[in-house]
Amino acid sequence: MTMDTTIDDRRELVSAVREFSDAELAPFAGERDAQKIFPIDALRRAGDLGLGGICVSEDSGGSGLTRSDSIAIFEELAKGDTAVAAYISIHNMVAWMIDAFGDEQQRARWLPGLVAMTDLASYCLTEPGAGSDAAALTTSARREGDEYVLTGVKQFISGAGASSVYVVMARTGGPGPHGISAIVVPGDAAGLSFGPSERKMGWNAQPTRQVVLDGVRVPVGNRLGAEGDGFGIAMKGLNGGRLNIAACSLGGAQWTLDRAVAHVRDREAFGAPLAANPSVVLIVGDMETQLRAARALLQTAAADLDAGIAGAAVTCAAAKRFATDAAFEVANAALQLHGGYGYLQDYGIERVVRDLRVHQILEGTNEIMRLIVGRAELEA
Ligand code: FAD
Ligand code: 2MC
Repeated sequence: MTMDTTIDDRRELVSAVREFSDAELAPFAGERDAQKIFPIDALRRAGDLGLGGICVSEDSGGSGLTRSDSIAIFEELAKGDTAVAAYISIHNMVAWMIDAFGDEQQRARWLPGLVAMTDLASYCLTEPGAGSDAAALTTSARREGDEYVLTGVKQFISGAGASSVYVVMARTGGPGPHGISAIVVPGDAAGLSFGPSERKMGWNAQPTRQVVLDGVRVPVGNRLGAEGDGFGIAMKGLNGGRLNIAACSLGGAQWTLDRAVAHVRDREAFGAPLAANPSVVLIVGDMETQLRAARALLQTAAADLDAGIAGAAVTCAAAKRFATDAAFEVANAALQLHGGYGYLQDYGIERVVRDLRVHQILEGTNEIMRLIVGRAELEA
């Protein structure tokens, strides 16, 4: 399937992804959360399906799909396991960055393994002292002849320790966004180490660790794009990433809504099903409306990004903010509709609530998304 995906093609694709999600993700989501299992084998099988390079061009061995296809895929994956789907989203962000900004040699070197998901990728922007204010990062990449020597600490890195490809945003020049370059660091580089796995509220099916760079030497040829272009490359990666994370929120929330609908039909109180209460009908109506609105905004943002429309980054930020907030509220409402059962691990709802909470924080907090949209509106 290519950039010209028809509606029928997309239906077929989504149905293949749904089969994968039903077989490889959904049955194990509870156990992977409880035991903190990062399912490397299932990721390899996702690679076999073409999910390692969804928007990577076919010339580079990828699936060559659009952002509109991608959000449909991530919604389905997240219905099975939101945390695993979200890691696949980050992996795809890195693969796309290498395809879009790498030269022929770089694409040939890293993309085959990434597309197949025999190699996994991590995106390294955040630092202990620079989260929302990402352009203030201090990890340095000092040039010595034909090499960069990288020193610094990256915080909260998804997949760290399991990945073999790290795209590290590091300072090669002066302060601010234009002094930053994007550099590929292989997982086996001398001087690269990892902090302990963070103990988290959710996202337990994927590791989050510090990435510590202590005089790591890589060839200058590992830099993506020109020196000083790294911040722009990182942000362009995040435009698609924000859509995919939002789609993961949507998938997780839709799954909880479907469960809640079944529950209120089935569960009786005061001599009638819960669904007979007008207040419950209104709650379900609001949940459905929130998800439809989020999906529509997400589809608009994906279409804008596909069309290369000026201002697409702002629409992506608006969609990320709206969809991740709406989805969290819907999942939390689904938990409430389940009463005490919603609080039990066996029902899976509380896991989705925990997994979705972090989508309001990462890939740019929702306050930063509001800042991006508000600034654009005021500058227009
Ligand atoms: P801060 O920037 O310190 O923000 C703290 C609070 O202040 C937030 O509520 C924020 O919205 C608010 N705030 C900050 N500035 C403003 C402002 N100007 N106006 C209004 N409010 C503001 N990063 C990576 O690079 N790669 C990863 O793979 C990755 N994975 C992650 C996985 C997990 C589980 C988590 C928790 C984080 C991950 N992150 C990753 C980091 C994530 O992107 C950051 O946590 C996020 O960008 C916020 O940065 P911070 O935590 O430093 O918070
Ligand atoms: N798309 C394309 N270009 C962008 C962009 C985007 N989304 N955002 C910024 N840029 C460009 C911008 O156009 C400017 O270019 P130029 O100077 O050439 O005109 C340059 O980048 C600097 O942008 P700003 O002047 O807006 O920089 P500022 O420092 O004021 O604000 C901000 C940047 C706050 C928008 C950015 O730092 C940000 O998005 N912060 C949030 C950080 C974040 O999202 N972290 C996620 C880490 S990854 C993660 O969490 C995972 C789970 C993987």
